[in-house]
Amino acid sequence: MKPRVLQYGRLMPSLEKQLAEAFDLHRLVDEADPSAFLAQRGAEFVGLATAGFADAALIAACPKLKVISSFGVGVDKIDLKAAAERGIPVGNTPDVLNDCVADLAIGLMIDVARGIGASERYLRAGSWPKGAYPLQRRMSGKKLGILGLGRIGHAIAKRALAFDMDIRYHNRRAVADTSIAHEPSLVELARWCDFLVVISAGGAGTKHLVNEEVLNALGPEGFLINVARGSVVDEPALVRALQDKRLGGAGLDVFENEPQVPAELMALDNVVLVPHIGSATVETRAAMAQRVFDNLKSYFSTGKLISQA
Ligand code: 8YV
Repeated sequence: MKPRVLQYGRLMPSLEKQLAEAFDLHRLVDEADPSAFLAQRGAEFVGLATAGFADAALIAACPKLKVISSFGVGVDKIDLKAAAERGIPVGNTPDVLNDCVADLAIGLMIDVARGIGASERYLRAGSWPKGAYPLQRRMSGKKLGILGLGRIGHAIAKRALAFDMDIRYHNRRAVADTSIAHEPSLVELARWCDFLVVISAGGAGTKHLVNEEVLNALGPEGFLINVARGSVVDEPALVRALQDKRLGGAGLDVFENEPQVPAELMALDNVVLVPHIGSATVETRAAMAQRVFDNLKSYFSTGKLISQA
């Protein structure tokens, strides 16, 4: 008998197909009243496939649940405590997205410093014949601060070295086996660096770590890049800092209330805004989908996940 798996939310069509072939899959999105369905039939499911979401209520609604497999590395919207209390392992998709997220971080750094997007808007608006675009900022050889030196942080550092950047990082605790200097104070890191890249985990433990004080320390010639979670940055404080020109600019892939982006941010020219595309390439999304499948397959055949959050 195929294990009964609940699919929460939509997944890539190719992944949904693969899951439906291997498991007795049920898509919660097809239910007119998902809560009533779960109340009645939640006990049927032993597996849950999701794209980053599983709160305590959803976990409780599936009393026989044995495993969760999530699309994405971030598990900040999965109640890990509720899962752990029931001994339910949570699978995620680390490593396969490191390169693409790191590529995007570097892309945002170059764009915000050099004004690629902003100067293209200038050109398309027909402004070039009226005068040259104002001089922007150099990235090569500058100072990079990384908030959250994990797997993706290391991939960003590796790329930044090719731009002759001087690199330091802030984590709560220093990381072993790295030659990159640890800065115990995030404010001091922000004061030191020209570019502060946020690539820490999301969730309660990192909420609003990048606050007004950090943004002021980064200063009018500093750039903030966020490819982690919107929750790590105090967004209203960021908007005010950008509007007051207390911060040089920002490159943002993530926002506090996605897919809503504050109109105040959209009105600014010294920001580069992209819609959470860090892992959004054909190659990386295929690898993430495969890991979601492999985690479930592995759990049901060996009792172990390939990658556990
Ligand atoms: C998302 C991400 O998973 O991996 C993560 O944590 O933020 C992204 O790769 C992606 O947007 C799909 O939900």
